[in-house]
Amino acid sequence: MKLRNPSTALTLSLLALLPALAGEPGEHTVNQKDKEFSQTEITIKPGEKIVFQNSDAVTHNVFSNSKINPFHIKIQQPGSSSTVQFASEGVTEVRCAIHPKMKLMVTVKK
Ligand SMILES: [Cu+2]
Repeated sequence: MKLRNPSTALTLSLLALLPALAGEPGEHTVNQKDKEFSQTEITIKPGEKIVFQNSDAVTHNVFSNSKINPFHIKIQQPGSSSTVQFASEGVTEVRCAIHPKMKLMVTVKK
């Protein structure tokens, strides 16, 4: 078949692209758009990461003062992203220091 090789090559190229599109294994993306998180809660496994993407035209400042997995990204410019690893099991409340209405509950469990 004439078309077999080209279509196989195309399939392999698409498969090679998939990891780039989906991000690293164990990485979850939460978007910030219109001064909201793209979801209100997320459940991940210990050691996995959340990529906080700022798709707004304003800065954000995402942090958590929770006892479990506290962190502070600090000023996050429009169009940038920041990755946070969540090591411990439990619930972390994520807020934005600039926009008090923004809230994301992160549950880490095996
Ligand atoms: Cu914000």
